Amino acid sequence: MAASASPSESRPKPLATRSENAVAAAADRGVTVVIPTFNEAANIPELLSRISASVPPGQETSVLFVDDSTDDTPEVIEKEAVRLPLKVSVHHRAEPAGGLGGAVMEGIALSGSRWIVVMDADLQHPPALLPELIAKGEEAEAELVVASRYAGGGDHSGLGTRYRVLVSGVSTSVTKALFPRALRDVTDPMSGYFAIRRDLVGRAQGTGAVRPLGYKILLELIVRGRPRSVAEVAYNFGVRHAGESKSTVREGVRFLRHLLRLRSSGTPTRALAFGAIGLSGFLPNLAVLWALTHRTGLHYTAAEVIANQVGLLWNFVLIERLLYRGHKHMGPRTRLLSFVALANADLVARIPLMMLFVSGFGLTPIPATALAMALVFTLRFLCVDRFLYR
Ligand SMILES: Nc1nc2c(ncn2[C@@H]2O[C@H](COP(=O)(O)OP(=O)(O)OP(=O)(O)O)[C@@H](O)[C@H]2O)c(=O)[nH]1
Ligand SMILES: [Mg+2]
Repeated sequence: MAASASPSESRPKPLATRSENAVAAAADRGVTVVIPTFNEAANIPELLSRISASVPPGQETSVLFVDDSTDDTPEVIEKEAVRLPLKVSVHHRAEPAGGLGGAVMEGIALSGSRWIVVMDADLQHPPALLPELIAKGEEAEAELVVASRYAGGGDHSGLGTRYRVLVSGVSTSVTKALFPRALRDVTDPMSGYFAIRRDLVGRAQGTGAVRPLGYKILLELIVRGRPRSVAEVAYNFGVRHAGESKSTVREGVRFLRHLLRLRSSGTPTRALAFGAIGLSGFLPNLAVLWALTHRTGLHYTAAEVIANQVGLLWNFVLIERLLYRGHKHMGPRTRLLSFVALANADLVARIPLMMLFVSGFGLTPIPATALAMALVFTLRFLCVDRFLYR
């Protein structure tokens, strides 16, 4: 992937804010084409000409650029818009919140039409496909139409190098394997070119904040919104018309974090991950216990009290980094102390509970212990999940 400046790396200097120019609503039945741009000035004239040429007569279409550029892209758009029979507007963001994904979501929020098409500005997504996307959606009564590089008849050679073809293929397969049900009917979940019905966006947003990390906004909308019906249109992914790619290795890493976050967004999955992290804590616990008893001669009970705290620290770091990244609403010290207090309370609470199950309910010690452990684990997970992070 080419490593050129991306706005998440180098914050653009704010141009004059143009939010006042942002078109909001196209008519209820119309189509809004949302195009995120970052320094795409050289692509704008050709892009707008081709969009204009592909809009069928009678189709009310507006084009909304959501721009984070540091070059003169907004000026070029405004100049070109004058010569075309299209409603074109630019929403320039002085603060590029959320990068590309944030720009797309902002564009969708600003548009008022029933259908929204999202596409790139570099002509890798052929504008000639626009009418087909909408026609297919109407005909199939689909909530989402994905322009796919991987459907029969599609082509992804515009990705360029063999390395990028490989990365795209592998990440598509991994993503499909991680979300087999949600992505059953989608061959190209990483596509940046799709038509989506407003109702589906609303449903995705109803499940909580849609916060795509980096490039893969479509995946987020599918996994959160669960479209009732999806259609696809195969297409040839072209080569970039002009300008430089903004796709970087950093975007790839962001995408992996995005996958993890989406996959762990259900409570049962989080509980499983929490349990697995808890189990992994036995390793540092036992290692420290061994070191303290063998090297310092400390009594094993005292050593275990210390070793247990090391295990807890390990667990805390892992859940912070892997499970609840970006979900913090207390200071780090409060989180750490609460986490350690809860885990120690867990140990203390197990004994009386076991006794209650044995003497009060007549259970034998093994099921009584298992039940007490499960109960206390669930309570601890819920406290951490609901109060410490969510
Ligand atoms: N508003 C906004 N647009 C962005 C940002 N990053 C990229 N874009 C736009 O998103 C679209 C896709 O970016 P590209 O650089 O083409 O990414 P790509 O298609 O994965 O990579 P290539 O195949 O190399 O072109 C283009 O229209 C970019 O101008 C951003 O941070 N903010
Ligand atoms: Mg591109």
